[in-house]
Amino acid sequence: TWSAVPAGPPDPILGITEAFKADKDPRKINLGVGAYRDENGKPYVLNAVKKAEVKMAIAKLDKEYLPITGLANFTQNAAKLAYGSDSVPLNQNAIAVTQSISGTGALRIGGAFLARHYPGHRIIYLPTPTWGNHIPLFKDSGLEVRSYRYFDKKTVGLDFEGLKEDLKNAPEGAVVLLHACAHNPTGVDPTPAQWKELSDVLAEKKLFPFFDMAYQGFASGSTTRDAFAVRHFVSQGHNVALCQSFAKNMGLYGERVGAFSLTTSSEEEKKRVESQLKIIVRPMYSNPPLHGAHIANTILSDPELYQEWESEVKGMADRIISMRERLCELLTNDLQTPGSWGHIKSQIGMFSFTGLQTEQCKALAGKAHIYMTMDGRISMAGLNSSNIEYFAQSVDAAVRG
Ligand code: PLP
Ligand code: TYF
Repeated sequence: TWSAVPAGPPDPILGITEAFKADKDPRKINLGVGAYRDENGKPYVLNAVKKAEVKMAIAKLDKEYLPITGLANFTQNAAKLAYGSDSVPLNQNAIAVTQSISGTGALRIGGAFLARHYPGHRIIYLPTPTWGNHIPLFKDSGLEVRSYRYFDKKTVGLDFEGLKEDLKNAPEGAVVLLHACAHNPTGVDPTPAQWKELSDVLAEKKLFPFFDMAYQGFASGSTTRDAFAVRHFVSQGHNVALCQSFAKNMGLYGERVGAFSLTTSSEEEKKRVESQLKIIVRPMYSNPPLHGAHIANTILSDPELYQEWESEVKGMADRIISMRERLCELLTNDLQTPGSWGHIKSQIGMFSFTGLQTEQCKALAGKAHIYMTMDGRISMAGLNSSNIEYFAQSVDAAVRG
């Protein structure tokens, strides 16, 4: 029956973990997938999460189905976390929101909703480069995918002029995907002043801002600071779409906890929009999973757990920042590796876009048992004080050839 089905390529990011697992060398390092690791290289379950699970066990919750749009307290708290408690549409009860299968599911619901109901063009502009899954995801949702310039290889920074030019040339009414913070894979974000300018460009050109916020808290260590772009756009009167993931900031990767929301003009409009979100969700998976949403909601609604969580997010962000500083110092001062490495320190979030070439990445995998994506992206959280020197020496050897 399936003789004509061709074998497809593996996911370029998740495929790396397979290669890593198969490697038996004790020095091996996995810098592929963006998943936090602690100082000992181990997956990290947050204390706030463990305590929330204890609270939940004591409360003897049942396992009934959730409503189609998920746990209502969770989605309200998620919206408050993203938009801020003083958000105008939030306080007017004008934000349509549904729980989602983490950030990916939120993106997919959003893509499907826009393909069906957005009155402008069914065209979405994605930054170059972007998270690999964005492209097939939006195509499969029924949108036409185009790109805008984002990363400048020469400056290893933001190509802000190219970005603005591409958006100014986009057809009025197109959708623009924006990484809300900690751009994946580059680790390069617009400054607050540049976000303000971007908000004006999108307003002028009547472009629709679609935010992907997979790393709130992870970029700067502060959930408020990382929400700046979303909150600024909303304060300027934009209606926005927003995808939230709790995979990274609560370490709930496999629990698949997320939310998709749309700001609307009134409570009445919100109700209509939400009814259509239900119509998209229902034939896909009926209703979302319960456990992870309960964990996130327990943390978001308990002041003590919330505080502990915020300090743990900051702890993760700070450890990543200290690894950036150490790596930059090792390459620049200790090893005097040819090239400049300051960008490792200035980039933010989970990743560093090192500038290593495909051949060098291949050499690192083949000779040093160090795994990363072939675009030179490394997950900073995979580094720790036990392996960072070996990593820096291996990079130095790969660069010198
Ligand atoms: N968007 C971006 C930019 C990401 O890096 C990721 C991956 O973590 C996601 C969305 C979705 O991740 P998840 O579905 O695990 O929440
Ligand atoms: O970019 C990353 O590494 C993270 C994790 O299909 C991820 O966003 C990668 C690939 C994928 C799902 C999540």
